[in-house]
Amino acid sequence: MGRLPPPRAATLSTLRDPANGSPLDQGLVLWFPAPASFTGEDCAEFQIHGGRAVVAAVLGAVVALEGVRLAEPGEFTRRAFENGKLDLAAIEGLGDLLHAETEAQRRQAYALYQGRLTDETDRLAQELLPVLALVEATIDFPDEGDVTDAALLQARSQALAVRDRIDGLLADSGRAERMRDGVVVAIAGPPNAGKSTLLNAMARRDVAIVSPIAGTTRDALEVQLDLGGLPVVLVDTAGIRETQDPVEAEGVRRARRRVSEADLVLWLAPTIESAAERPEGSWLVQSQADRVAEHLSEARHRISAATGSGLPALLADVQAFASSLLGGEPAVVVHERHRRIMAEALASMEAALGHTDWSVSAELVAEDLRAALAALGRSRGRVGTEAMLDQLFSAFCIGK
Ligand SMILES: Nc1nc2c(ncn2[C@@H]2O[C@H](COP(=O)(O)OP(=O)(O)O)[C@@H](O)[C@H]2O)c(=O)[nH]1
Ligand SMILES: [Mg+2]
Repeated sequence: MGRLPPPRAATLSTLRDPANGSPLDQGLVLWFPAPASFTGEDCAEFQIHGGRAVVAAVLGAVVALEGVRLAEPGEFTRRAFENGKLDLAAIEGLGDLLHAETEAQRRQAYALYQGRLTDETDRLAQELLPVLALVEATIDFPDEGDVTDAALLQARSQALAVRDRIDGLLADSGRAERMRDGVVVAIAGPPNAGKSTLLNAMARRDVAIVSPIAGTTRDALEVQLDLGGLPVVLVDTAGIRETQDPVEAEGVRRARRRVSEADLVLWLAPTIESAAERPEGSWLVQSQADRVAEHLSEARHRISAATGSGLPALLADVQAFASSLLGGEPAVVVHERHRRIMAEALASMEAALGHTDWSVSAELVAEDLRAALAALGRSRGRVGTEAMLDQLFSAFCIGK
């Protein structure tokens, strides 16, 4: 066996097959002794030349060693979790980082990875603990008069603030979902308005079939755009009109559905007549400006996909719209798991606040507050409820 390189220092080495000593490749070897490694276990990294035969030879030699096998998908992360190196929220953030395609998605993922959710739930728990301690004191020491009505009222208003904060975080979770899935912008309008041409122009590639034959587009087509780091899903739809063709009719039905679900609808129309049907809230975009003489005064944009005129302004406007939905600091509640935790914490806070006189209902209030704390404690996905309470309580002296 060769020598072990010094810990955490890239070491240029010749890699040899342990079975016969023949050299396989030269590369950098990194040695991370436990516990200072990604998984918390002893880890070694080989940086080798990327040719398939080189990788196969090195992997083959490593796997031939006793007790060595290839990792299952996600196994390293799973071990990191089991060994307490990463909590569940960080792992979710890591997963999002791996899938991030735009700058804003990367920022949201990185925030979660860095503990944005757990920092927030920890802070809420810290605010709730003195409230619980006070309520418990009224149960444990009812006659001592330590707990004044004024103190209870103050605790109640603190609980109210926690409730409002959770409510706000939940309300903001739609923004996180949009950040992951993209802001949906549907291009709609009558046949031959130039919808597919606009989609291709905005996507800068030939995604949709363009033709002078009305009813060419039947299925809704999607392209992902990165507008200044913001994820936008652009949807091309079938031209909306009455039709006898059953396939086109299905396309029109889908178009109407996509329009009703979209965050923004660009209603494309070359003429006043074709602008009439546009849905409320949609942006009227006059198309084919190079060809059409009339001027739609109520149009927000006037474009020609043929010459490119008006396109930069339209793109900038759509980007500003996406920014109005997604902008600001990354959301805290990002995944369905987070939403469930927060919804549960919210329900428990509502229950606690539902008791009007806290001195009379102290035991029930304490139970609700404990349930809220337990829900918040689950943000890490690992820490047992009691363990978290123990840890938090240790920093807080009740009755002293
Ligand atoms: N002159 C001109 N023709 C256009 C423009 N945009 C689209 N067209 C033409 O109009 C026809 C219908 O376009 P298409 O994108 O398929 O319309 P859709 O049915 O709304 O998807 C095609 O022949 C296009 O080449 C434009 O800005 N100027
Ligand atoms: Mg089309």
